[in-house]
Amino acid sequence: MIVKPEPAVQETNNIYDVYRIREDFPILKTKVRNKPLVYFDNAATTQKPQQVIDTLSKYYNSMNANIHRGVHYLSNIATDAYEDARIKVKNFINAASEKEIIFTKGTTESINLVANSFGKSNLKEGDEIIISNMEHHSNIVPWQLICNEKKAKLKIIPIDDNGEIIFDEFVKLISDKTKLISIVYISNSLGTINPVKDIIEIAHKYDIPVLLDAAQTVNHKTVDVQKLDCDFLAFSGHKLYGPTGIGVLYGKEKFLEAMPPFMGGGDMIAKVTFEETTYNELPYKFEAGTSNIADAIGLGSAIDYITSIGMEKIFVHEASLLEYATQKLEEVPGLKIIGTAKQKSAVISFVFDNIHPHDVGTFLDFEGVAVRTGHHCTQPVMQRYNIPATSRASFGLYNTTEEIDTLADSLKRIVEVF
Ligand code: C6P
Repeated sequence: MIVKPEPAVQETNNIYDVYRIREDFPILKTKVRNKPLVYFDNAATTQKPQQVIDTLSKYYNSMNANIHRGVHYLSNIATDAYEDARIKVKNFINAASEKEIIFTKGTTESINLVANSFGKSNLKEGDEIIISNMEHHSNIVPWQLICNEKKAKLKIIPIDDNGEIIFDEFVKLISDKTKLISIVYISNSLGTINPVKDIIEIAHKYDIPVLLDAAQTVNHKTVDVQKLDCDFLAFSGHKLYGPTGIGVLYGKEKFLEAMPPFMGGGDMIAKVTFEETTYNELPYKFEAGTSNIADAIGLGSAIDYITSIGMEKIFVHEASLLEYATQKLEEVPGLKIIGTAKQKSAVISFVFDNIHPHDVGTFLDFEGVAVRTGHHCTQPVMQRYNIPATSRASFGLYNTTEEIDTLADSLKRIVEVF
């Protein structure tokens, strides 16, 4: 049995009705100290539409059972719904086969899986992994760990003042020691959209596989893994209007087949004796233990929701928010935007010379505006710009230009107060 999605937003014409869309998100009606919530912390996590919330409660109300194990009615329903969610993910990123879709806890676990499994079986002393200066810690630390273990080296692509990778320097880093390039598609702290297609093309000339950290991408733009020809891609459900605790690792079948399991336990085995264990086929080889069944199904529902609106329309809406917000924030005296790449996603990091980002965040919270302040788990980016932290407004499919006005007006008041 397949779980039918709850009716999602039906856009009857080409108009992007953001006010209609907002109705799907109950939490957006929250009042913060009697002021309407303005939620601009979408890069940290997105809010969930009623359709996803309903799917989760429907699962626990009428379908809950363990999967791939029982012959009973509920187990079969839950298994079908879980596998159906995998097919939705496969179609969403246009993977060639559902065998290439591994459910994980999130982007972090997906990258750790590759670092451990691919890294353990492919790295030796002196080998190199290339990442960039704008990586999230989740795409730095797993590589540091495996490089330390294997005595391999991490090479860093530098970025310029706009927050763009310096492409010539990237090319110079490639050598016969390079075993993998792991790079963020869209930076969470700068908003930069990296030229990943060009990176992949060059890498493949030297037979080097490429992993894309798409945590901040799948919610903003269409991702087609076959067109990109990336070898691995990692993302999290909770940034895609889905539940927390569920994420995806896409990997080309030829790599996943050759890689050893990351964790051992139930479901990932074919046969166990004390002498020897043989592993289950893909994708189960990498899904040890009871999976996060409910949240995988919830992620499938989030994908239905986004698809019903249309990713291209979401992209256009968010691009116009970015343009409007950039213009409005540039009018705020003393505000400096960090991250001015030509290709940018709907994220604006900013600083003031004499106001600490945490004070900005606290003041904005009093106005009902939620932004993130800090290093955004990208400390090397902060080091590159010689700043301790930024304030970051990140937009989602339900944000409006009126909300951006509220942000800009609040920021002008902060400048007056300080
Ligand atoms: N960035 C932010 O506020 P997890 O935590 O596994 O779902 O995602 C980790 C991650 C990896 N890569 C990028 C580019 C990310 O942005 C994130 C999560 C959040 O920017 C929380 S630190």
